[in-house]
Amino acid sequence: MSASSGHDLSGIRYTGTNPHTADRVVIVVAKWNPEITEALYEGAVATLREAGVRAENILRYSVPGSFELPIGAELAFKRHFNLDGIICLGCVIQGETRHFEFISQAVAQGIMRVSLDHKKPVIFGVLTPDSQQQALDRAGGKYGNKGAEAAVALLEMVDLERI
Ligand code: RBF
Repeated sequence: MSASSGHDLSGIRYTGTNPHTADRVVIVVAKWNPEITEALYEGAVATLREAGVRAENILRYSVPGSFELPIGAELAFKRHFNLDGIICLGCVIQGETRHFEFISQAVAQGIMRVSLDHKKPVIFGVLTPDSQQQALDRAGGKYGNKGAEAAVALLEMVDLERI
């Protein structure tokens, strides 16, 4: 199965054989750098759909910025008791903000905390590139689509739970 479209060099694909037709997933999307995060979202949805996840079982939460991804995931778990997992998508561009270190550290730790608290996969799909071009290269460009790769990670974790 192809995880992303175009001439991508990433090589990450979902190769599992378990059915995912009953999976319920929330994708939390940061609104900062929307040209990047929307492309990540499209890649994630396409990969989930290819694996059999139903469109009505892919829910979207939008949050203002990457910093709010962990609380977005927390609220999703609070509202939906039967989620298989969550994908968090964001983009923090290093050259454009001195807040880079604070935001990326906080998001990584926050996402890990929500995941361990709920004992469910909460996937870290946050780009931390040096430039807009590096982000574009990873949002459907030459290095693939990291949103699609985040979806592969989720599918693999759901499979792991079902062994
Ligand atoms: N959010 C992002 O997702 N990516 C960014 O590159 C980003 N840069 C920011 C730069 C500054 C100076 C500030 C104040 C916020 C930035 N945010 C960014 C938003 C942040 O994740 C969060 O939404 C806000 O700080 C509100 O809590």
